[in-house]
Formats: sequence, structure tokens, C-alpha cells
Amino acid sequence: MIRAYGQDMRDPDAPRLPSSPGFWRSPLRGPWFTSVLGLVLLAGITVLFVTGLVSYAAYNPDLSPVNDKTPDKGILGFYLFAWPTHPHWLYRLNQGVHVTLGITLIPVLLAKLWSVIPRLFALPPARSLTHALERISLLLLVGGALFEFVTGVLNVQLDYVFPGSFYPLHFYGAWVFFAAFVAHVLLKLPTALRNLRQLRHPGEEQNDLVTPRPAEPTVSRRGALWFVGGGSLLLFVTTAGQNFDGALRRTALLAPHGGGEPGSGPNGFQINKTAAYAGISAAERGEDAWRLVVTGRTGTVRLSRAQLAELPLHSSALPIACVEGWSTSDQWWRGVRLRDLAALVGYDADDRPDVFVESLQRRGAFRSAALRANQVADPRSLLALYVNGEELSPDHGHPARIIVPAAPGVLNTKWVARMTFGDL
Ligand SMILES: Nc1nc2c(c(=O)[nH]1)N[C@H]1C(S)=C(S)[C@@H](COP(=O)(O)O)O[C@H]1N2
Ligand SMILES: [Mo]
Repeated sequence: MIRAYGQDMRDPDAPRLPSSPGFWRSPLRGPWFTSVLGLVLLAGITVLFVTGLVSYAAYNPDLSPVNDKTPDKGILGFYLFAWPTHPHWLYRLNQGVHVTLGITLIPVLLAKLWSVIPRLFALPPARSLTHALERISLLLLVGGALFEFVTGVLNVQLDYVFPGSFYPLHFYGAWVFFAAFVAHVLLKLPTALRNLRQLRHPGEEQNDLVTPRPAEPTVSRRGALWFVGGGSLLLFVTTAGQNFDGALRRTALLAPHGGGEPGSGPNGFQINKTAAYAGISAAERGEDAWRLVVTGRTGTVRLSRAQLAELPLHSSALPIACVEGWSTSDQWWRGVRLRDLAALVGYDADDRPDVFVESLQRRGAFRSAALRANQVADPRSLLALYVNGEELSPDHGHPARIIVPAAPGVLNTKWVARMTFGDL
């Protein structure tokens, strides 16, 4: 006799529909298991949401449209603030936490969804108006969570495979998801906390998730949690290394590999987009062709690289920290202070202009960026000519690149051609 897949050989009356009581048979399901996972996600997702919003603020989106990847945000930008330059590893920490934690939480999210899957099929679809509203909010919650995790991982791993830009999708998705998340937490938190305190022992549990026809247990509730935690730990140790160099970096098996192989030597740290990718030729970077065009209150100054190198040079130790969650340790940059360049075109120490920076690059979203007055004024902010004691390599932005403390990588424009100081 042929039996339907999933039917119990010893029990010809086993339910066939996922909506039938008794179709879902894992003895793990129940209020305790769901509550533990839910509380881990409550803490973790709150951190993801906050670090995500903070990451967006770090782009200086309210300073200039070129920085703003979600121009239609309206009141969702209510919280934006002027991004500081201290401590210099601020964005590195924020984004490292955001991406590493997001990846680490994937097994917890999947286990949580698995633990409540019978409810997806529960019939009738709605018992009352309240119940209907609750289920709709759950759709936004589950759909929103999956959407945020999938868009985040794809952006980190594959770059730009989306219809349109990653930023608006992930940003608006985060707000939709978080609204549903807050509603869900308000509804469920008291129960979840009670479940943890009261239901220490399997078998005492009762709710719609507890199966009426439990299968033989293959693992205890605690064993299952260790399994989920082990998955998270594995993802953590294969991701976190992308925030460091050397041997630790090689443990980052899941890290994106960026635009190019950095190789070794002074310029041997992660490269986002190579000069070739950005379409920067050796000829236009050459001493004869390249001039830095600096504009400000008193007009325009053109400087060759040799002239730049004769201005007072300063060093600062600063990391590159990308939105994708990788970062380098501090590198030694050497170049001209941004505030000294501002002084060349008429801004003395009391004037604090913003600056609009443009690259030689002709296309691409990151070819220009705006920096805020506090970033220009910081003595560690440089137009760098050298890194770690050598000329900048073409891939790291030769002839000159911006480097600013605490800022996201995207504001550190490479192959700089033009700087316009003033109020943006
Ligand atoms: N002109 C230009 N500058 C750019 C970019 C770019 O695509 N074009 N990418 C930015 C991004 S997203 C990052 S993370 C840093 C990376 O710098 P690196 O490649 O030297 O590590 O460069 C920034 N500067
Ligand atoms: Mo980046």
C-alpha cells in the first residue's frame, strides 16, 4: 500500500493537512522553546535596529543629496544627528556589530519561525477581528524579518543584486518590520517572561504549539537550544574575523571578498572597488594630467601632486570601515589636512565649512560625497597621499584620497579630483 509522505506507518489515521491538530509532531514545540528564542531575538533585533539607524545617520544624509540613499524618507529621518569624529573607531564598531550580529542571529530566527510554524496553517484564518489583525501583523513581522535578513546578507555577500538600491529596501523594510516587532513584543512579552519562569519542565506546557500527538523525542529542549546556539557560534567565528587583519581575517570564511585581492605589503589591506573597476586609467592619475581643483570663498586653486606634497604633511592612524561589515585595523595615512586645504581657499580657523568631494570616477553612486564641518575641522582628517609609509596604490585611491575618523568607508572618497568648500 502506498502512503502519503509524512504519514506515520503505524498510524493510518495520521492527519495529512498541516492545519490538522496533530500534523506537527515535534515534542520540542511549546511555549518555553518559543519564549527562549523570542527573548534572544528581542534583545538581538533591538540592537540590529538601533545600529542600523545609527549607520544611516553616519552617512550624513541630511547634509547633501549625494550622501542620501533614501531621499524620500520624510519623517523617518527625524532622529538624524551630526555624526561625530570621536572615537575614531565608531563606525567600525557600529557596523561590525550590525553585520556580525545579524549573521549570527540567522539560526535563532529560523528556529523561532520553525517553532511557531503550526500557527501559519491554523484554521479558521481568523476567529475575530482582533485575531485577524494579529495575524496580519504576524505576516508583516515574519515577512519583514525574512526580508531584512535576506537583503542584508545579499548586500554583504553579493553587492547590488537588487532591483534599485539596497539602501531604501533595507531602510524602509526595517521600519515596517520594527513597527510589527514592537506590536508583537507588547502583546507577547508578558507571556514569554511568565513561560520562562513557570515552565521549567517539559510536559507541564500547554498551548496551541504543544502537539497532541508527540513523536519520540530525539533531542531535549536544551539540546535543541545548544544546536541552534552552535549554529550561531559557527556563523560568528566565520564572520567576525573580517573586522581584523592577518590570521584572524583568514577565519572570515563568510566575509565578502571586496573588489580586489589586496596582496601583501603596505597597501595590502582590503580593497572595495579597484581602479580598473572604477574606470580610472594610469594616464589620468599621472603627474602631467592630474590636478586637484580646490574651490572656496576666495576662488579656485589648482595643485599638482608635487605641490600638494610640499604642503605641511600630517599622519593619522585610521581604519577603513565599510557598510558591508568588514573593516581594517588602523592604517597610517599621511597627507594634507582637510582644514589646511580649506585655508588655501579662504577659510580661517574660525570658519568651519563643509566640503563636497568629487572623484575622477565618472559613474557610480560613490563617486562623490559630502563631509560635515566637524569632519573637515578635525586635525586627523586628511587628503592622504601615502599609506603605511608608501605611495597610495592605484586601488586605494592614488593620487589622493580622503580619510576621516569615525566615518563610514563610503565617505573616504578615492581618486579625488575636486573639492568644493562652503556651506552645503
Ligand atoms: N571614488 C570612489 N571612492 C570610494 C569608493 C568608490 O566606489 N569610488 N568606495 C568607497 C567605499 S564603499 C569604501 S568601503 C572605501 C574602501 O576603501 P579601500 O578600497 O581603500 O579599502 O572606499 C570608498 N571610496
Ligand atoms: Mo563601503
